[in-house]
Amino acid sequence: MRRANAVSTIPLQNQPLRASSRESGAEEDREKRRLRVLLDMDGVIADFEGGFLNKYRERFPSEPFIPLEDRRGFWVSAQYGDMRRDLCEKAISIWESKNFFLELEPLPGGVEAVKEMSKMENTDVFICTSPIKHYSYCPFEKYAWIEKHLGPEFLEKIILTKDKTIVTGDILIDDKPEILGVEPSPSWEHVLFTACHNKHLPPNTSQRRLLSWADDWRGLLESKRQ
Ligand code: UMP
Ligand code: MG
Repeated sequence: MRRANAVSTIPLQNQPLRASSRESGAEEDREKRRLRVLLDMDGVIADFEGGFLNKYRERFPSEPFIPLEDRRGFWVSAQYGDMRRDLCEKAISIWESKNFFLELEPLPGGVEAVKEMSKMENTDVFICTSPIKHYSYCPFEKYAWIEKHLGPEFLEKIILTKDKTIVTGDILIDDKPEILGVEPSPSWEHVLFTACHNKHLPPNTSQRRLLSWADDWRGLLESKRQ
């Protein structure tokens, strides 16, 4: 009678090997060489700054505003607050509104680049994005934006976190000049994506930049595979 879950009765030393140790080693190496790319959303694939300015001017047509070429510093709310104290809250009210995140335009070439890189061999792409604390709309709309512009398969690639330092990856493409969190030595190289608020920063030899999606992002990824 055959036993359920029968195991082979052939002595171990006579069993055929599934793959030679050389072959399985090569396979492992290939797996190890998979590149994990973390992509920020606001300011990298979604036009947060442009979307903000349009909606702010629409809602507060008689208030002063900051043209994109005059933007300085990562925090929009801080620069508006410096201009006039109450404008900080007015700025915040824009991205706390329904449909703000959903209606952001894609940045030129971003969607195409993400789709192309996610099809590259040995490449895992994740969208790593920080939601705002006012959670009524933002997290939902970030998911909806990804589905709309990148497709439902990318819903599995979303990492929502306030702290990107605890996420592991080879590279993080992000427009925020300094990314801090509880992990003092993140695994990724932070490549600064150029945005209106960071393009005037003094050159930093220890930080590479991607100037836009027309820049050589393929070469950048290749450099991480070496
Ligand atoms: N954000 C603010 N205040 C600002 C500018 C941006 O809260 O003045 C929010 C919007 C996004 C987040 O949710 O910060 C930026 O996210 P990352 O692109 O760093 O993931
Ligand atoms: Mg960003």
